[in-house]
Amino acid sequence: MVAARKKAGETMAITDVVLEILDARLPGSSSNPMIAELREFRQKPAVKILNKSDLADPAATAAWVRAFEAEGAKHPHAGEPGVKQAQGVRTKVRALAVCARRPADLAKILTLAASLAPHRGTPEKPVRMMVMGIPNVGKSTLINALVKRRVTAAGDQPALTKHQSRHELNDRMELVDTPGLMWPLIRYPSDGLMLAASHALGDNAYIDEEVAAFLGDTLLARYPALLAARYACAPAELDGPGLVAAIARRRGYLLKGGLVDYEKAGLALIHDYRSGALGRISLETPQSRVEMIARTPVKPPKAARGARRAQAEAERAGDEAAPAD
Ligand SMILES: Nc1nc2c(ncn2[C@@H]2O[C@H](COP(=O)(O)OP(=O)(O)OP(=O)(O)O)[C@@H](O)[C@H]2O)c(=O)[nH]1
Ligand SMILES: [Mg+2]
Repeated sequence: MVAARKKAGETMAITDVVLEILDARLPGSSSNPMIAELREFRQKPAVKILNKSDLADPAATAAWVRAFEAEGAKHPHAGEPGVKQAQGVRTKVRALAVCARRPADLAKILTLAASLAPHRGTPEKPVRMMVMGIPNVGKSTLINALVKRRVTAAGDQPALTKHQSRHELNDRMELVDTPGLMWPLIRYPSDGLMLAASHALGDNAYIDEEVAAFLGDTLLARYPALLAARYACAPAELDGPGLVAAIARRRGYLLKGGLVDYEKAGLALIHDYRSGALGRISLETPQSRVEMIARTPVKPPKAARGARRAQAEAERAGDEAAPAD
């Protein structure tokens, strides 16, 4: 991962536009802060591509595109030719939702990317695009669709792409595929669970039962009608683990002694979510993310914790040094 990050930083330096692929079902959780950091460091503009929008709730996806575009529009001059960007000024960001399996969706990506690099786009100076994102969001699928040939391996397995590869799109544009990048510390526990549910993490990185219970709770809150239709259950009477147990009983997933096979039913729920069998689902909206962040206690930054420890030690030393009354 360290090597992949280093290589990403090197390629970023010779990139004109970053195509950051997000999972449209969880655009906040699938935004890798490390990618934002690398991009901001090099002041590169980006197209945020909400992929797998065929699986996501269209209303939530539209809200996310509006939110990302509004965020990107805060700095109207950043990224424009001839505008020297001051340190800390954010670069221009555009956003759109696509399904990488639908070629008709993809032309707009190239139009947006070209508009973010107006100084490039000739055979001598092609627009150099770098496709980045967390694992399994569809980076390689998108590249194959854009190039209209299978130039890079794609498949439903996180960390399938191991190395960067460069591909010519036409005589004015080229693309680099990159390995999926995760970041070392996931700050919000629900982000980890959403990433696991959506198959951005390898199977050994999480506990199926926990992910299924979380997914159950989220779907009960956001899409009870879809659950009732698929599992003939009564969502109002259930919580996440209760939903998984209800699926087990309904499908006859039972262990010896009549106990429910919680693991098998949990995997069925996760599979139904991933495949779209439940319907079009988004695990978060811009609003729910703001609320989740507001609810999560903030750990003081390391420097502040260090300063407080130093202060406590100084106070203790002072107490010891002070003469007794
Ligand atoms: N439903 C749906 N599936 C998609 C879409 N795009 C990609 N996929 C599927 O998602 C899975 C992962 O696709 P990849 O292109 O290999 O993903 P990646 O981001 O390159 O993954 P890594 O190389 O492992 O980081 C594959 O099974 C694709 O068929 C999409 O728009 N809709
Ligand atoms: Mg790939």
